[in-house]
Amino acid sequence: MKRVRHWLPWWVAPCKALGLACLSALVLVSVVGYSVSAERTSEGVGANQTAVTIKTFQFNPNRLEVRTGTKVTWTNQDEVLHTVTSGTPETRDGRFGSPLDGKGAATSVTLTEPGTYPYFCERHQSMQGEIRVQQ
Ligand SMILES: [Cu+2]
Repeated sequence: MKRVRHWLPWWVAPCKALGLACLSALVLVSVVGYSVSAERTSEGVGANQTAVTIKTFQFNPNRLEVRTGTKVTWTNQDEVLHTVTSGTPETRDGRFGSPLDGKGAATSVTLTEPGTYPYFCERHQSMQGEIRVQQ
């Protein structure tokens, strides 16, 4: 006799075994997932925070002027790995930096000293940006 295999989501089999407990766990996960993403959205709002988007191999905006104490967050919207690396390709200064491996990856730095902070992407060195921090 031929056995027909129906396609089922991966979580159905354990759910059949565990019944309602599993269902409520799924509901809980969706609720928690929702509140986490809501929190993430509101984080971008505020006087001492600003956001830079990395999209189509560009930092946007690539020039920022902020006050001391501002938290700058970079979020990668490309599918490829970019980095936010402090300094210039010739002179890396190690003040901040992080690889952003694919879409949704983010990194933040809070700049507490006035000054000019250039940065770039290690993998695509034509990608450059600058933050000016004023008192
Ligand atoms: Cu890059």
